[in-house]
Amino acid sequence: MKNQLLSMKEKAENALKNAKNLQDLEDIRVGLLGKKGELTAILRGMGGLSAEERPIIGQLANEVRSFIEEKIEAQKSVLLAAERSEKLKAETLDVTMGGRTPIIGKTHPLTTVLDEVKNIFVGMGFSIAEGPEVEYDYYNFEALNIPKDHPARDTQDTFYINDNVVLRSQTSSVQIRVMEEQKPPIRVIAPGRVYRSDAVDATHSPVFHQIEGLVVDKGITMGDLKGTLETFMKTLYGNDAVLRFRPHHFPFTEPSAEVDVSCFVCGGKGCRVCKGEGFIELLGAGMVHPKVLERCGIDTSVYSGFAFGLGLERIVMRRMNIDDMRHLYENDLRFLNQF
Ligand code: 2U9
Repeated sequence: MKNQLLSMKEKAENALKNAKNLQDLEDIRVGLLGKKGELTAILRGMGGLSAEERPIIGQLANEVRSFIEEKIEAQKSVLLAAERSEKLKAETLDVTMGGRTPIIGKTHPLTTVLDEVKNIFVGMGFSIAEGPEVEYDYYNFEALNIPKDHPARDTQDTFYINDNVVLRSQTSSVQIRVMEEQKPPIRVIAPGRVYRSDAVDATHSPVFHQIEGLVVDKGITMGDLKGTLETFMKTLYGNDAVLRFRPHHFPFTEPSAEVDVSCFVCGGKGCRVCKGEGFIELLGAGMVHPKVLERCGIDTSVYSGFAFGLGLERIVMRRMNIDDMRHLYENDLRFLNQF
């Protein structure tokens, strides 16, 4: 039995040296020390030993078991360390490797210019007001001094939802709502989408964007309107920009004017861009009609106001030299990436 135990010890040592992974180790342990393993089989023969031999062989059996267990543990550490270093090697990161450049989006030209316009007005103390795009006829027309039979309704071909509800054809409805809710002094711009039943072509779209402004306070005059628009235009087009006011008519302002800016290409001499005019029409404006103020509960013996309106697409097209409005809505990245 002693020889059997010693040869088992030797066999274990050799087998452990060749173990390549943790599963090999486990197989060896079960084969030698398991319930049905070699050691158990050897010890079954203990019954045939003399009383003197039994403790000696017993002790030897225990020593062999401890020896094998220690060797298995030692080999386990070696294999685990090797496994970990293999893993580390496989997962090595090359921190010097060039990265993939992420595609970073940019704002749409309409948003870029709108942000610029908002910044200019916020800088002059204006707030930004918003309102519904599906609007009551009252806010879109009636409150703005455009009654049901008014010819101005023909020039703004409106989408009607029903007799009383329209897709707003101008953002003026937002300013009416502001005047109903706030007391003067009022200084707001109302940018947003508006709808008109126009056929699509290079300069028309049934959906476009307006920026309208409204100031109501004590003692507001046409001089305030001119000064505000001049500051706006000079910030947008540079200090050389000159404004020209031409008398006009709007139902919601009196007096009213169309406002041109000196051509940013020729500076006023006349060229192809301004069609020889030297000036380019940019916006409409005027003193808010007293009827409009009164209807919103503003006392016109104390307060007066000015208002203006401009089309965002027109400004963007001039600014970025875009000759067809449809480009702005098609979302073709080959076009948009130029700006
Ligand atoms: C209130 C009172 C008056 C807003 C104004 C214009 C003149 C104007 C158009 C120009 C081309 C917009 O893009 S466009 O279609 N707008 O000419 N808009 S005065 O007047 C107001 C607004 C609100 C309460």
